[in-house]
Amino acid sequence: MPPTPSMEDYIERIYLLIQDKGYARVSDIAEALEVHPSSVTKMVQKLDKDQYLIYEKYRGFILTSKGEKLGKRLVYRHELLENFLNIIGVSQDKIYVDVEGIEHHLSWDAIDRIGDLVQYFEEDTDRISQLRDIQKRNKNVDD
Ligand SMILES: [Mn+2]
Repeated sequence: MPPTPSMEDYIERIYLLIQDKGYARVSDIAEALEVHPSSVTKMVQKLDKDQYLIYEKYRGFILTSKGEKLGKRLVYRHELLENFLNIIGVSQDKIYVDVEGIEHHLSWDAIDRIGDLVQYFEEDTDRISQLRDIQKRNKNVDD
């Protein structure tokens, strides 16, 4: 069974914590995701059962290769979507919340096609300028 949005949030966060600090503890995850530690423990047990990580009660846990592979993709997906919203001109203060809202609800096909589009803009920044021109025109129409 594919991971649920909530499982994805945990795996993404655990991957980032391990990258950043070398380990992830229940308390770190609870703080980062703003949830109660008992919810973290419950989820970590489920992720252990599904073989995304190995949980040892008093020693914290590590991602399995399955968990690490998924974590890496989820972090890539999050960064790609931030990049995408940035390129299309979404204001900075909306980007994080918007990405959190959509990231779990797109197919990997859609993610890859958005990746193509980001590449299309990055390969020739004139294309970004042209988009900004359209946006300026549309803004004047809206006003
Ligand atoms: Mn995310």
